[in-house]
Amino acid sequence: MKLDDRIIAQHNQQSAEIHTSKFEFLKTQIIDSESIISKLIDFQIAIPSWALGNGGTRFGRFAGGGEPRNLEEKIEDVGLMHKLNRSGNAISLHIPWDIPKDYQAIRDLAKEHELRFDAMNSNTFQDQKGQDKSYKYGSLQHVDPAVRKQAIDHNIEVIKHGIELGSKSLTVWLADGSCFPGQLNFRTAFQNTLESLKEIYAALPSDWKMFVEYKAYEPNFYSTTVGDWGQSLLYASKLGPKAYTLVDLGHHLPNANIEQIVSLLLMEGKLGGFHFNDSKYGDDDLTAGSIKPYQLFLIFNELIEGMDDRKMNHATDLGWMIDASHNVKDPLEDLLQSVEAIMIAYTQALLVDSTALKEAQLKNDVARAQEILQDSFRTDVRPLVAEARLRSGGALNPIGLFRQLNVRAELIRERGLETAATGL
Ligand SMILES: [Mn+2]
Repeated sequence: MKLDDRIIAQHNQQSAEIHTSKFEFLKTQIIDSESIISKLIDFQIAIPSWALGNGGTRFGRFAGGGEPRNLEEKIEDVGLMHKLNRSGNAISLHIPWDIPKDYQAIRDLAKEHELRFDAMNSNTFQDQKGQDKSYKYGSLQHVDPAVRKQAIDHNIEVIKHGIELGSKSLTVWLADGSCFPGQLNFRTAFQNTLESLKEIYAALPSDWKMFVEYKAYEPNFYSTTVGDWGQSLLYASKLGPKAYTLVDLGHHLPNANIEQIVSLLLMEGKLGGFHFNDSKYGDDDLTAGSIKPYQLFLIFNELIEGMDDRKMNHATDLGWMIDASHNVKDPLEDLLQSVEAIMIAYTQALLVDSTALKEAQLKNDVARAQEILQDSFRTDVRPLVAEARLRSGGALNPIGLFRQLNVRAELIRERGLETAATGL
């Protein structure tokens, strides 16, 4: 389904007056709104192909209806979202769920939707039909070298697909670990994993990055072989300059101080990218900003402070991606909400008076420091985010327009009710 620019313009006309008055009022409170708007226009978040349908849980899956049935339809869905909010110009693919049959056709389709290919994701957390060796007891850590080789070869194949599509990074998330004490020798598991990662790293083109994603637990419940940021940083440091740590907001033990982790990884030049989502208890994969918006803001505050300190480009020097999986919302509405929440947190963090905050820190003025952060967090920046969207051709109210046009009903008519976007 493709959206015409005229439809978006008509929609924007309906709420232009209200928007302008809100935006003009906000402008009087902000020092450099134009520079913030240009940063917002540049800032883009990649959409994972597996978030376009209902992910389900280990108890089952409720089909959402009209989910994309193939890679082409996934690109069309991300293209539609990008048309609405102009903030998601990339799709992140998962192999083997998204193996292209015709690279040129896929590249052309992505171009038509003004999309590029973000990080490629490998999969050694499940066995595929006809697969020779099983990953039941791990992949890159496995005690059997033949299983490790199969997993290494798979990752190298993922890189090859990515090269054809113009991607520049590989994300490795491993389910490897153990469920019971005594099951694994921790050091051997680490060393096997490191040796395997080294072989994959050797296959990376010179301008590629490798993201090593960590996760505290699940599907293994006693140990995880890339279990936290320290272990990921160890791998990334031993691998070399193209390897980085990837932070998924849901992959920590409860109450972890993620903003502090982000700050130190940035300081070491080893933060590679982000998987945004939100959670109440564990790896809940809920809509970004839906549970802990203040945490999201604090993370962005550290990101901006750390990136500015290293003279990094906010839009391009880290990989920004959503990694969510939802069961009760329309996946496209949910993703539009996630992108909006990320843009809001980014904008609020851009408002922080960093000079005043430094002064307060040097004077140990704790109350003032809190005031500075919360002043920014409590500013309603939505008109600024909407203005950036408007100037880049998007809709003032993306979800409003999505509903007004009955997009989901149209997708169900095209694709049917019983479709699935993932290979789970
Ligand atoms: Mn993730």
